[in-house]
Amino acid sequence: MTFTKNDDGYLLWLAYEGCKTAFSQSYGDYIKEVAIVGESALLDSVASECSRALASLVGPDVPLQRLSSSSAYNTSVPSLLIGRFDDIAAMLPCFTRTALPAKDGFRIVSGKADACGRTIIIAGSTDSGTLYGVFSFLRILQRGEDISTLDVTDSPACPVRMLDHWDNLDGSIERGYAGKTLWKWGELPDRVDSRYTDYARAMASIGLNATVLNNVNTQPQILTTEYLRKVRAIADVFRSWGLVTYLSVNFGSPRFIGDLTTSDPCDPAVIKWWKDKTAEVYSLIPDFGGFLVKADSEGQPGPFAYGRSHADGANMLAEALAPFGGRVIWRAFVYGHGENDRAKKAYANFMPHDGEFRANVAVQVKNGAIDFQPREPVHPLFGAMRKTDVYMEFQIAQEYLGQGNHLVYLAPMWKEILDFDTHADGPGSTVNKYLAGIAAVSNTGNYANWCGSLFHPMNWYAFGRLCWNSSLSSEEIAREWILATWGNDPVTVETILDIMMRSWEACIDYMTPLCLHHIMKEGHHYGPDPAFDAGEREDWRCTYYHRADKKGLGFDRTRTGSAAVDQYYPPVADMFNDLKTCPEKYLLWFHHVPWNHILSTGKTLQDELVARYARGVAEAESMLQKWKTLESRIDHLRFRAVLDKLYIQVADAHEWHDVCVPYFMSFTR
Ligand code: GCV
Repeated sequence: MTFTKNDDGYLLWLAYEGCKTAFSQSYGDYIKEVAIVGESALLDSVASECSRALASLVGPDVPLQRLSSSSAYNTSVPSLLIGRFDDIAAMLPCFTRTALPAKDGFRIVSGKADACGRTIIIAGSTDSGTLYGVFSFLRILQRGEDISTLDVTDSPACPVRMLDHWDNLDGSIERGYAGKTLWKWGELPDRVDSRYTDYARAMASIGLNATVLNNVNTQPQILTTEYLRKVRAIADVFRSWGLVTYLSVNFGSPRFIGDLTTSDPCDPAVIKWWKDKTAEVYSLIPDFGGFLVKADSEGQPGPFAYGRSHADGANMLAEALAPFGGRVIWRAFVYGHGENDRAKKAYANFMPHDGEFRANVAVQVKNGAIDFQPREPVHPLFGAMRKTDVYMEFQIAQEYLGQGNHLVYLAPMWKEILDFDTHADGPGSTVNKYLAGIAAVSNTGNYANWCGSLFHPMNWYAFGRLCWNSSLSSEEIAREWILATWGNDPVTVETILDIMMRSWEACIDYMTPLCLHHIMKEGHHYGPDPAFDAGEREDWRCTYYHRADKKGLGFDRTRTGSAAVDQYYPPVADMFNDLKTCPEKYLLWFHHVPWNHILSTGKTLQDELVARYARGVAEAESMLQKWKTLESRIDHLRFRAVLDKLYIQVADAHEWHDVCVPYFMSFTR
């Protein structure tokens, strides 16, 4: 089965029309009419989504009724009843009250699971919970599953599930590979593009509830009244889909746009400027989320210039936001001074301040200690900062993983991080237990397909699903996305699944096997340049990271090297420190390994490296060949679009191999 209506990918995973399955023939027996109880903008979104989806998944004539909470009692019970848990429990005494879902959670029950006969009930703890419940139910229909006996109680694991856009006010996107920004600053606030609704809907459908609109390398103008009015127009759209708007702000704003001579966080005029500005923001956007800040990092202004700390800077903003319930998200991506190893700097800068941050400050930490590499060991700050809220920052944009061209399914990478046992409180202290929020740098742009290729939305989708529930398997998520995007032909599903599940390890092999890192070309970070030795700073040079010499390869972060291992809890530190126990997947991150060192495969490092580069190329070629087998099963346009990208990926994999193998082997002679 193929789709015809999602040719350009615009509909993402919400192309309901394409999901009719064998089972959907009988959905009409169960869903004869729908009633939505209650009134709110969120429930209006529920209604519009139901009309749209059920027309495709169930049939064209399913009547949909809106009931006010009070009128509901006198109405006969419909076959699909949707609303807030309390309203439904009051209306239907047969509805079990026992399992009230957690905040933003929902229950879906049908058949034997409750005593209400053939009624299917979707009940949210809040209106946004109801919306998430509806999308969850629609996924069940998209997967073609039996709906006669449903009993689902679900709620998000993490309260803040956020996409960070690195979008500039001139329309460009830093590390964006799918066109220009979605936000049309030039025509806002007078014209509000309908694509903002489509974006918010896509976000809600996968449980995401927060968006930072602009780049962390921030233009201060975002906080001018002119721009705040534009932001309000977007926030007004987002609100109906449960999406909270945040902004990145420039720490130097008081000086740049406030006519002050300083941005010192302890200066009374600066403090007042931020309080007034924050009050203005909330007068326009009452549910505004807060400020994301990149300070004293890569040239961005921050508190250091005034002899103040990260905590001083963050707390000053937090104080301005606190009366409105807003929060500061302060990034830990700093590597300016101190320490002999870039990987150690964030920990060294932030740990001394743990306990100093106000309650409405979160510190946002990249998944690894360098910068979104194909694979990095987990950042040592996770599980370590115990007195501060910590958010995870992933990158969906694939800056270092083939950008808009390479098909690389990232769920396995994110799970490796979220499931990593930090041992912070003994065994079982996995990273996901220490997160107050999860953010990711978006891969969206204004191309029709949103993310640069027909495959790249898989990572946006997977990110949302993992924020909601990180115990979902990568394969489960992949199957959902494939069914919703490519249809339910079993051969197509299994082939795409196989391609996706192999893609991350393939990319690691052809780019940075055994945890080599940051050997990409300078600036744009696309393609290999391991010999690059001329960066402005030492830690912008590729040779700084791989340290190849005639003895061996890799960065010695053991106790005889930079001792970065000791930023981890003891059992983990010891494991990484010892060449015998360090997982091979992280080998060259932690060790400078002799070329003739024997690995678990029985090969020397030298031979293993060559074998892995070759394996990466073979895997990329095999992904292409597998895709080709789908030619007769997928519409021509979409088949070709993916094929063209896979050809690029294979050519790039060859380039990586052909540059890196001779380069590294030149040291072994
Ligand atoms: C937004 C890396 C990227 C930069 C990015 C920075 C960050 O250095 O290359 O483009 O800047 O990370 O995360 O702040």
